[in-house]
Amino acid sequence: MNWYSIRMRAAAGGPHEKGGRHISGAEDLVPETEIEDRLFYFWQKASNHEKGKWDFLQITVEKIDERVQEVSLLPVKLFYPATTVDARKLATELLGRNGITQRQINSAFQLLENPPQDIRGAWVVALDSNRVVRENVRATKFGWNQTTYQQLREMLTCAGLINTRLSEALALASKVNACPGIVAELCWSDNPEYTTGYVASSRLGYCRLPNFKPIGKGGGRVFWIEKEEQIESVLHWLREVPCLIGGVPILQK
Ligand code: PML
Ligand code: MG
Ligand code: MG
Repeated sequence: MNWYSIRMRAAAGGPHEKGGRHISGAEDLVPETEIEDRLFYFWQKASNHEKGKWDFLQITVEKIDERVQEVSLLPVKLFYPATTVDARKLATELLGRNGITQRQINSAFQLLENPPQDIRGAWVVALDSNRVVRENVRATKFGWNQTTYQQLREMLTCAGLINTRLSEALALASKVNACPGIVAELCWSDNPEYTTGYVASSRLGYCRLPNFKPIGKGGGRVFWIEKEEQIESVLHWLREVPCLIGGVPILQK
């Protein structure tokens, strides 16, 4: 079967690289029969966005020649912090289990707290040098094993959690944290109205944290890598290696 990577990005005030404000982005890896459907969904997603109206929209479709790998879906763990302070305390404790220090975590919170408006991807931070090695890094070329996706939808529906934001973020986190060299990820939404975020790693799973940021604020993602020298192989994994997210969904309340 042939696979196709589809990605979308939309901005207002021109393209992102010319200072446009990020509105929406999306990603999928699908067989040919699904392309039309996805194009329509991406068009709708970009055009009905709370962040406003785009004047730049780019949708790229690319046939995949490499072998598609299967990576395991991260287990979903639900937490219920009542306040932003509680959510950040929890996140700090969870990330600490992956050896990330309080200071490194606070620096990442600061990055997400004051994001530039044209940011559309993640900051990659190296834990050995404490430096931001790259910014605006986007993970691409991933999609769902359809059986896994159907099972996930059923599981989330039963838990009263049906939410495309969650499944899209979970697919991304599953690809990102399967990357050799990536230690963990931190995310809160760049959408001002959406205050839920997560921390994730292959050891922690996808730890979902409501109230991660105050309403009205932007956000983004941080990927921590072990060593700065791993950056090229990490970027290759994130951008080039096609992955389908598979396995049996797990929800821990
Ligand atoms: C985003 O805006 O795409 C990030 C959303 C992260 C949290 C998704 C969720 O679990 O609800
Ligand atoms: Mg990893
Ligand atoms: Mg977003």
